Amino acid sequence: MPSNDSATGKFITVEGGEGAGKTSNLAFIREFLEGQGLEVVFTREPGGTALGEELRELLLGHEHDGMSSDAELLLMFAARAEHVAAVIKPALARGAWVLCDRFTDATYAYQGGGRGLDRRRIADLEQWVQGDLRPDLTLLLDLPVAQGLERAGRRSEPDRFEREQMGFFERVRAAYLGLAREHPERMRVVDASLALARVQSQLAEQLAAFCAEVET
Ligand code: T5A
Repeated sequence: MPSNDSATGKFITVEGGEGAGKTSNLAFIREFLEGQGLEVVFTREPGGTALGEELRELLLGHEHDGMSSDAELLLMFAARAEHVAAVIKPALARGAWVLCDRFTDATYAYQGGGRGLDRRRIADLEQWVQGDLRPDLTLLLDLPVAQGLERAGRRSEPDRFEREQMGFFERVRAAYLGLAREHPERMRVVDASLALARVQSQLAEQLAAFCAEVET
């Protein structure tokens, strides 16, 4: 199993490009886990704490549209440092399972792939902020960029990231798929281009397999 060995709870993250269907599927995942009798702490990034939610406003809003990529990266990790210390590690330590809407894979995909920042810098910050903490299971909702943007566009006003160009999102998707190839022990790619019921049957299959693996 992945590196979250010292904790008794398990750490599950859900990732994907814009409009991949995270929001639509997180309630399903949570109900699946709670149906197994597990205590589930549901949280998100950037965010998950009072400080993190304020940083989220700064990161997604338009007040700081020209923010530098380095500032963006450091704010993501500032929010994460608080989140890991105040929410994620305490929950795992008491045996709860943590279900998180995005985590550090998003930084590799958006700031690394999308913005082109050196991934060694991201790896250094990851080690500093998280120590050995890594997700035990990451569900990557993957779909063609145009389809995701079309879905996201139907829903709300674009945030600071959603205003990026097509090339940015193609690099984000390629980075996510690269991470999935690098980390086959924890990352599962789900075809999110399908109808919701078919996406959820893939999720149920992956979650059932993971729970069975954890029990053995
Ligand atoms: N970020 C985050 C970084 O750059 N670095 C980091 O380190 C981190 C942690 C966060 C932003 O911050 C960036 C990435 C993001 O840009 P967010 O709210 O987590 O923002 O992410 P978003 O991608 O903006 O989330 P969205 O809410 O836009 O997309 P979802 O949740 O993936 O999509 P959802 O479920 O709202 O679905 C979109 C629409 O599609 C429909 C839904 O009904 C909805 O209308 N839909 C489907 N339609 C047909 N078939 C299906 N299977 C469908 N699934 C959903």
